[in-house]
Amino acid sequence: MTAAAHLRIATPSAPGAVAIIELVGEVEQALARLTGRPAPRAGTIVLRNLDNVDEGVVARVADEHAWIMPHGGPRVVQQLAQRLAAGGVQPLFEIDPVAAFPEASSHVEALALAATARAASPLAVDLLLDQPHRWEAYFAAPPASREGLDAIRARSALLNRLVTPPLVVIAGRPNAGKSTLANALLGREGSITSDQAGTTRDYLISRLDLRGLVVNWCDTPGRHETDDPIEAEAIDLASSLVARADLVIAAAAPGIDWPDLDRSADLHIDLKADLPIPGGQRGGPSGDLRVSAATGAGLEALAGAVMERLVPQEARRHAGPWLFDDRILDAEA
Ligand SMILES: Nc1nc2c(ncn2[C@@H]2O[C@H](COP(=O)(O)OP(=O)(O)OP(=O)(O)O)[C@@H](O)[C@H]2O)c(=O)[nH]1
Ligand SMILES: [Mg+2]
Repeated sequence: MTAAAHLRIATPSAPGAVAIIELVGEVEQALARLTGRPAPRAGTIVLRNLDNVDEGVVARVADEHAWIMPHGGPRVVQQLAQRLAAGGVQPLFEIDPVAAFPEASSHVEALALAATARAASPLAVDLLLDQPHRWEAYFAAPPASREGLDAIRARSALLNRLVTPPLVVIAGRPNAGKSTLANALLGREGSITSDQAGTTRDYLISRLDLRGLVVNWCDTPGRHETDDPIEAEAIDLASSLVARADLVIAAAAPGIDWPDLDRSADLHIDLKADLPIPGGQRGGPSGDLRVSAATGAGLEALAGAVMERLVPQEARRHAGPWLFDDRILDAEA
């Protein structure tokens, strides 16, 4: 028997974002078949032609886990899912939550248990388990006194990041200290670092737990302009990632200025905060936060800032319901 790969169409965490196809299991062959090229190695991100349906970003999060992020909309996602299915990839989570969780006392509770099982972030659990009673109260209230569905959806798009890990992309010029920061957050060597500019050649992805919020952290090579076609592909990949990131972090360091980006960064950080600014001049880059991966100063504050931008406290503390699964609304229909 050959090991199987499974796919799931993940709810996009950003409002209006394109859906992601999540592949688990024996992803190597499935990716090779879809892209017509060897699968990227675990921990890396590449840009690929997707069976001539679209071009897209393929992130091999781990040996047995990949994300396919096409450029196109829902129809493209459906087409890709069909191609994958034709190649033997089976849909995941096809079991009805109500059948999977017979102990649940309501439809919403069954959905909450199913969401808890797939939620990436530990922080999601208590909040999900509180949803059955919140929705019960919501449905019991007269329609005119309920919170508007648009407001619920807007908050839920943020909270959904606790279930599907958001994509965080860090960009900065060569030698800014991006990979050293990723390693410090990861607590181990994931990326190679050195004082050689251009040390990171590949786009790397690792799953990081930042104070209970799990994110897919993308370490990018310092960008430089070039005519080299491989390098040009990398620049296209950088634009794709920045465009679809839930959070873009720009990094600078003493003597290393902010990068040029296609969109304005959500967070600016000054790395190597333990170093003096060259020439002793005052000023220089000044972002939202100063961080030293060498001493650990500012790492906690960085985790807090990432959390606050991706899943703000206002959304986490709000007493209203969370629409973590659209099928919740069927309960009323
Ligand atoms: N003093 C000090 N040095 C640091 C710190 N972070 C990184 N460095 C050093 O800065 C150099 C570059 O670090 P990297 O993490 O490789 O930089 P990068 O931004 O990933 O560089 P590229 O991959 O080339 O784009 C290395 O020699 C690191 O040891 C820091 O917080 N303090
Ligand atoms: Mg690097």
